[in-house]
Parts: sequence; structure tokens; C-alpha cells
Amino acid sequence: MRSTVPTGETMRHHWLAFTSNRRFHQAPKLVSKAEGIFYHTPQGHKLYDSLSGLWCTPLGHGNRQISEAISHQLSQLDYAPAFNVSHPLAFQLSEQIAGMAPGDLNHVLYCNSGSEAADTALKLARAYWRARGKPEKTKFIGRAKGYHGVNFGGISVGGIGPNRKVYGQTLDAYHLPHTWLTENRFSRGLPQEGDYLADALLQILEVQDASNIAAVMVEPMAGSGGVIVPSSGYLKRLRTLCDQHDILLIFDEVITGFGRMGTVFGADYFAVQPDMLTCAKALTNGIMPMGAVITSRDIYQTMMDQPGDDFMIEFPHGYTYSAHPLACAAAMASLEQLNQPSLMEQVRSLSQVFEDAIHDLKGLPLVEDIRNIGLAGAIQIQSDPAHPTKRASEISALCWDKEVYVRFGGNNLSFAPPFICSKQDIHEIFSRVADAIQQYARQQGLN
Ligand code: PXG
Repeated sequence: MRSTVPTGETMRHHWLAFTSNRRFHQAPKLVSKAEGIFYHTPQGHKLYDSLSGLWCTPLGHGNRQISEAISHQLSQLDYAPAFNVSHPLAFQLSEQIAGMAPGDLNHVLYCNSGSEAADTALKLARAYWRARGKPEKTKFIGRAKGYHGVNFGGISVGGIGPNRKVYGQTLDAYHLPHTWLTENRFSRGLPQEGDYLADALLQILEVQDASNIAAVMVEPMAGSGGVIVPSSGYLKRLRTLCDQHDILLIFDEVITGFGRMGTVFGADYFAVQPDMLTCAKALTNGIMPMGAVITSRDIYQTMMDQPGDDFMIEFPHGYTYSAHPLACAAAMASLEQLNQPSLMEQVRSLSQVFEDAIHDLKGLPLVEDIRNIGLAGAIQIQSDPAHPTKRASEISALCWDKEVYVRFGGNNLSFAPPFICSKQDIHEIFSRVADAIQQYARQQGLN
């Protein structure tokens, strides 16, 4: 098949996701090949991939072990019905995931994305309380600046205003304050201040009452919100409060899962075990769509112990492509690599270099905060009051010209390089980003 670069009207057939399509048409950014930590454009440029795609390809592009596993699986079993039937690899993968997940998070429900994982977890939380004889526990608590995908459950619990404001009614959900504090600006790794922010849960409960609340859902660190890292005791405090008030705690680990923080999960980093954990992205190294919800023994057992005939479906939920054989093959091959202690060691050692390199940009014009944890970080750009998200997007466009793909969201530039990059790659990425910021400030007369 011939691949051609689209132009003019032909571009309009593809309505791009989460994109300013009108702006895209003015200056289309296309990639046509990827290798290791680089993307190649049809025009022959080679760009650093500074976000591992969309936070999802930590092993880089073109990983042989994964592509061979998918090809082999394709030759054996291309699809298996997801309901009432399964296939051996799905059990093998679940055992692998249970072995990697903390504590008694040992039961895995599959879906195809982080958004589906979020909605699956929220539905399971309600079904669990019903099975426990407390059907009135249906409301949810999320956090400002939280991101849990784009389905109705996820946007209800999510705390990014523009992602929910045009969609009308959502589920009943309340929000904890976000954990970004002015006094923590330019913290390296975990910030000092903020454990007390978890106590805002008590204020919500004062009005809503714990008897109505099913679950609290948060990301261990808010990725899309701009790598907002909580202080070290925040999640422990949230865990204690949830236990005291009989509320489930769900960690959305779609970004933090499988090594991004230098530990397998964010739950491990903060030594806090949730009742459910959602993941996606790195699970298959981004190569096949797959998400999962990992639940505690108590949740699983409660659902299995429901009274009724044994042909009753315990949880009426699932997708045509749950535990898709090709996704399972990609996940097995990814996790075999991501589970190597030496790889986690490498992430932790690169994290130090990454921290120094990103914080070297402190003092550049327009840079109002820099945050990092593990191999994730964000540079917060002072907003133009008239156009709050314009500067970050324009700086990102200059980075593209300097052959670095940089993700922008709101007024943040976000970074999550592949685990396989070198120290020199990290320095090169931030040196080009620094040039782009300086050039932008000069062009705008802002330096
Ligand atoms: N939860 C979290 C914490 C996420 O980060 C989702 C759920 C939804 O996953 P799906 O697979 O449905 O997209 C995400 C996705 C960005 C960015 O640049 C972040 C995501 C996706 C695309 C871009 O911040 N996160």
C-alpha cells in the first residue's frame, strides 16, 4: 500500500482527537516511522520522542521482542470471544500482572484503554457496595486537575474543567483540591508541603456523608494536569481517611504504572495500597490498545460470593476486545522487560540526570514552575492572560522545528522520555527545549 502525505481537503476526513484541527491543517505534524527514541517525518526529519508517544512507549519504538510476540500470536489465535470463552495467554498475563501489583491486588479485568479502565473501576465500586448491602454508596470523589480519560465516569471524577464543561450532566462527583501549591514551586521530586490537602475529604464528607460515597479516585501523581506530585504523606493520609469512612480508594495508574516513577507502580513509590488500580499505556508499550483494572481480594471475593444461581453473571460488564489475544501477547512481552529489576534501576539512575536537566531551565523567561518525579516532568509556562494555553502550544511548535516532539497541555510542557534513552539524549532534549523557550520569548519581546 502506498502512503501519501495528505493535503488540503483530503485531510478533513480525519477528525483528529483532542486537537485543534483548524490549527493542525495550517501546519500538519506527521510522523511516518519510529525507531527507538526517535520519530521520523515524511519530510525526512528525525525527532526525539520526549513523551514516549503519549506516555505509553517506555521501551521505545520497534521493540523486537514485542513485535515477534504479536506476530507469533497472530499466527496462532487472532481473536477469541471475550465472554464465556477465554484463551491461555489471558490467564498467563493475569498471573504476571498480579505478581507485579502490590499486596493482594491479584484479580485483573481487561478493557482497551485508560478511559475504559476508569469507567470499569467506577462501575465495579458501585456494584461492590451493592453486593455488600450498601446500594446507596454511589457517589464518587476525584480531585481538581485529575484526568481519568474521556468517558462519562472519567470526566465526572476528572477535574479538568474544559474536558467536562460542554457535556452536560455527569455522575455525582465531588472534588478534592489539587496538590499544586505556590510554595512548592521548583521542588525537585516530592514537594515539602501538602499532606494536609487530603483532609479536604473530611469537608466533603461533612456535607455528602460517607454513607453515600463509593470511592475516591486519584492519580498517584497528576500526569495530564502537568506532573503535579503530592507530598510524601498525602496518599497515606487519604488511605487512612478512606479506611476510617469505609470508602474504596482507586489509584489511576495509567501514566504511573509499570515504571514511570522508578517503581513498578506509584502505589509502590508511596507505599500505599489502593483497593483498585487502573492501568493501560505501558502495559503493552503502547503497541496494542489495552487497559486493565486490578482489584483486591476483598472486591473479587465479595462479587464471587453474591447469593444466587451459579450461572448468574457476577459483574455484567466487559468489551468485545477484553483480553484480546494480540494485546495479551504485546503485554506479556512488554511486562517481561518492564519487570526486570535492572530496568527499574536504570529508570532511577536516569531520573537523577533528568531532574538536573529539567531544573536547569529554571530562570529562563516565562518559566514559572518546574516539577519532576521519576522519568516524568513538566515545565509550567506563564500564561498569556488573553490566551491561557497559547504560549505552551507555540513553544511546542518551535521544539518540533528543533526536532524534538514536545507535548503541551494547558500551560505546561510535559516530558516522559523512554526508559531506553541515554543521559546524553536527556541533555540534548532539554538543551533544544531551552533554545525554543528563549527564541519564543525573544520573538514575543518577553525576555
Ligand atoms: N487516566 C489517566 C491517568 C491518563 O493519563 C487516561 C486515564 C485515559 O486513557 P486513554 O487510553 O483512554 O486515553 C489517561 C490518558 C497528556 C495525555 O499528554 C495524557 C493521556 C492521554 C493523552 C495525552 O497528558 N492520558
